[in-house]
Amino acid sequence: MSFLDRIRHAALHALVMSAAQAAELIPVGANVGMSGFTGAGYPKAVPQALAERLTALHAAGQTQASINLWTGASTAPELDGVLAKAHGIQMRLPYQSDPTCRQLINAGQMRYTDMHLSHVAPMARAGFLGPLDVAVVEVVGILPDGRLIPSTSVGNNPTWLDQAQRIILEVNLHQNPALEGMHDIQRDTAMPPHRQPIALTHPSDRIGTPYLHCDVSKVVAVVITDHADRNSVFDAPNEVSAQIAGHLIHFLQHEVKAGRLPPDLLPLQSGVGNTANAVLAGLNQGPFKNLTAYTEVLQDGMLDMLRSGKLVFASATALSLSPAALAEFNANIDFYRQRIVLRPEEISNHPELIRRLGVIAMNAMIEADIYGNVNSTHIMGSGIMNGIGGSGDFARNAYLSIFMSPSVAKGGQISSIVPMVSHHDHTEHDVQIIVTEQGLADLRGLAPTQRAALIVERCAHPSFRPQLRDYMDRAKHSGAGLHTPHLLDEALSWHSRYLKTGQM
Ligand code: 0RQ
Repeated sequence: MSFLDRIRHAALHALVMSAAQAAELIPVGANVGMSGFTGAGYPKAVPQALAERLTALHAAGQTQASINLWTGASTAPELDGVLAKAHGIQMRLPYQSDPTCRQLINAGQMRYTDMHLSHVAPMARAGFLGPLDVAVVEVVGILPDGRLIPSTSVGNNPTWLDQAQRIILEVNLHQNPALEGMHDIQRDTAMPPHRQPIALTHPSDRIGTPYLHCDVSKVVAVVITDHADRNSVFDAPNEVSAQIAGHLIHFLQHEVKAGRLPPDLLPLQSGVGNTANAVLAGLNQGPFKNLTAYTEVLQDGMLDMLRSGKLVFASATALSLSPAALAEFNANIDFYRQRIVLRPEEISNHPELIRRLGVIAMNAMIEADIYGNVNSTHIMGSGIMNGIGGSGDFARNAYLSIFMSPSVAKGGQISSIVPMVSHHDHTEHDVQIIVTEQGLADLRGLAPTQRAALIVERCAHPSFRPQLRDYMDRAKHSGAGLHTPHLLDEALSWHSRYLKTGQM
């Protein structure tokens, strides 16, 4: 297939150019909205060419030459990685998981606005983030009337295309043309007080069109690429993640028996990472049938469940598949197109919809405290790991808000259950269930001291339980308030002693 078959708008043929030429059209200091969500559907060539251009400008004495980079979520080495290595990003939002970005952010050399993903598009439309100068969006193809066939993620692309003054399109020949029809793009962008209810009552409902709207007069460049997405391999489930999955499945069975969940559960949301993927593997072996998903990222575990028939439908904003899973997906794309819909992240993460559907939110965490507050983002209170991503959108609005982690990190040196989290992402009011390989604590309806006893006994690693019990006992007799008893100095020094021993 020639690239001309993918670009069916005749006038755009004249704008086909190299990535280097397109990168010249991005002004230094611009706010740039790029496609990409969890390693899927990001532009593959223009960011690399832009990094080369910025490196040349630095060498020529423009040492501050950089852009402000907005995306859907995390991307890949060919985007975040190259631009960060070139010191080409001054400001980044709303989510990243790149090692070089992380290092520069934590060294104070890159500003990072870590945001709830559902907030990004409405905030951009409201103008809170400033004007969007350029959009760089990967697509599968361009229709004769200029509409775009979206790629393996939707993310914030509808907003970037609407808001940007200039648009650069990357048409990726590597992406399967049969993705056409898998997306549902809703463009109701009314702002308060004109917002209307969103007419979506089941994960499979379609409320928009399969295509991205694009004002062709704003397109300044079309770049042809032929590259695969990042497609990371997941770790095989290990004993710890299998135990976490086991506790969770047992709990869900218990909830069904108690009449608090229907036999086919409620739509599932699953976070990123190996633990989340292992839980899906556990559910695929488990007793539940006719499941649905209303989530952000569709990873290998969900694809397996769709194939086995355990999962009957999945709504997400991005695919995040290993190479083997992607090959299987492409070989059976007609099967999957009937069972998957990809939406803008504003819709996949919309609080109204998460609350209406009654989503079961399952996210990983870095640490939880004995009262049920959760830290998803920071190491030792000050260094960013990735970001809050969609975890807050789901946790606050879910029917069941579940956080999970191994009970210890760094080979058992660090407890994931601590007296007081070193950074707050999800407060005790948004966290209902905590699970580690040790067990599960159901915190619903409990007062803080009841929660503390349960979390320590059920979730903490046995090697840390005596210290945590001792902390709770002494806090109760400290003379301070007894609603949420704390020894403030000690709660904070719990973290800093790891810094002293060099453990991070
Ligand atoms: O560090 O890689 O240097 O060894 O943190 O930890 O155990 O591999 O866990 O991959 O499941 O990630 C919360 C980070 C968990 C992720 C987090 C260290 C640990 C390791 C990673 P190393 P694991 P996972 C929807 C949902 C926020 C966004 C989100 C995340 C590294 O899930 O970013 O939920 N979530 N989005 O050693 C010190 C501790 C630690 C610790 C772990 N207590 N102290 N280090 N680590 N616990 C998707 C999107 O929004 C796109």
